Amino acid sequence: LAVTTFGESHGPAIGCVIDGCPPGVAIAPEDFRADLERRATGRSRHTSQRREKDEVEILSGVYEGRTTGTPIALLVRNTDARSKDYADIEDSFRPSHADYTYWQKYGIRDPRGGGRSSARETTMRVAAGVIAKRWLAEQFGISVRGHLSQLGELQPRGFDWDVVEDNPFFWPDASMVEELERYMDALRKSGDSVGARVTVIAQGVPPGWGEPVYGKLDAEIAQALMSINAVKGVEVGAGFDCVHQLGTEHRDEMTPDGFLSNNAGGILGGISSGQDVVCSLALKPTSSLRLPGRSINRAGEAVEVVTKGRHDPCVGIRATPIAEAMVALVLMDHALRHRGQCADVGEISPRIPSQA
Ligand code: EPS
Repeated sequence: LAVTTFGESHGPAIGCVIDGCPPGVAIAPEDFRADLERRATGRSRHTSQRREKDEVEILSGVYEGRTTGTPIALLVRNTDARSKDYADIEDSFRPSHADYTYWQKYGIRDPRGGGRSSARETTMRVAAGVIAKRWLAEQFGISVRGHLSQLGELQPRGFDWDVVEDNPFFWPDASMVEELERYMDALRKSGDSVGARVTVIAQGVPPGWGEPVYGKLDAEIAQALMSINAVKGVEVGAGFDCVHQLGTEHRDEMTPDGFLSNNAGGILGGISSGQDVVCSLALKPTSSLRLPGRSINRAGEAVEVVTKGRHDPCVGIRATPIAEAMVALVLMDHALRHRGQCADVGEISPRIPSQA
């Protein structure tokens, strides 16, 4: 499965091409609405107030409501870009942004908003992920669900999957939503930003997906998550907690009734074990700040940068659907590769339940 996105946040449109999706998957423009809304800006006071329609046009690869097996092209036109906000930063590089590295690499960059590096690009990852989630659910009964697992220093005190969609943060603890709202209101007033942690859990992944060395499932999930804007860290299972764990704490013991823990995050040796695939990602505090920052301009002179425009005090609070999409796309890719790798010997015994 190959997915390419194109477009910049202040260009006429953004889009993606999905190549390798099997035929027969029912898909229509309105099927993208729910997940794009979950990712969208301007739906709560806690995010950038850019308000895009995010209407998906299906340009190819679907006939009479079903995928044909040929490349699927999706397009979303930009309807609310305010390019004038960025006229004064054309000549300088915003600290912690992609401005400097794009310039060093290409010697030219679209300074309007985030350009190609804008979080706007993730709209099309979410759209592609809608098809992957649907195919995984239909073919394997797999669910891919994420939640915000840390906001700055704040961590959930309780956990209830059912409340994740009831608040603008994808937070799994209803008792803390007002506290998060107060925190975000104060943060927004301060002009600063904060990082976050998102956790994604894929349930129902059969054992055997992934390859031993050059196609490890965890390595490819990590690459997919790291490729999301603002991501600076990815963990699978216990992740960096395994640094202080003892072997007797970390190992996931097995019984005929199932695994007794899941520190491996559902992947061993690069190959799925049949347990939940659990991964999490660290998103850096948003770099576009109206608080002055020291930087340089294209002449190499010291300048003070103030970023105007509409920005997120925390991009992490809208990242859950993006992370879900990336995990779903990698799982779909491995499912398709796995079909071609194995003699069709059906279920191999012993096969224990994913957890006791
Ligand atoms: C965003 C699009 C962006 C910002 C925001 C989120 O538009 P532009 O490229 O014009 O800045 O509104 O990007 C940020 C994360 C930010 O804080 O600047 C989007 O579609 O997610």
